[in-house]
Amino acid sequence: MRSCARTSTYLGTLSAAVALATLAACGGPPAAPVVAPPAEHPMSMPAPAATAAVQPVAASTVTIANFAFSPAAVTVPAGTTLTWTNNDSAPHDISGEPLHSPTLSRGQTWSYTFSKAGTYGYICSIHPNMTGSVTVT
Ligand SMILES: [Cu+2]
Repeated sequence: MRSCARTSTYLGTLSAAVALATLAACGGPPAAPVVAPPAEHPMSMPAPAATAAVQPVAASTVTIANFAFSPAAVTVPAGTTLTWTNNDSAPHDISGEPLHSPTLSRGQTWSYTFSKAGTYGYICSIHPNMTGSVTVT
């Protein structure tokens, strides 16, 4: 349903014919009962691939290990609480706007709930070469 909802925001700029075609593509006129399909992007699904490290991956957890954030770039829907876990023996933190974690020792976690869309870069202030980003959609 997400794609239908998003498409409907553009209806004002489309011709009636295109709008009708769009409605048909969404499964019928709005008055008809609509059965929600299975979620297209279950949030509990683990990040599919370590091979896609360049592209932000959907995730709600970031692991800190070997002096790196993993995944380094994540994408989450607004309202998501992201949790960082430090698995290194070295202490790390999450520093950037609006992220200000305390120093995390091994095994400690820190969470932040993202309410506004945008891209948020951060570093570990103890090891500034450690970088990460969160894209909120
Ligand atoms: Cu660090």
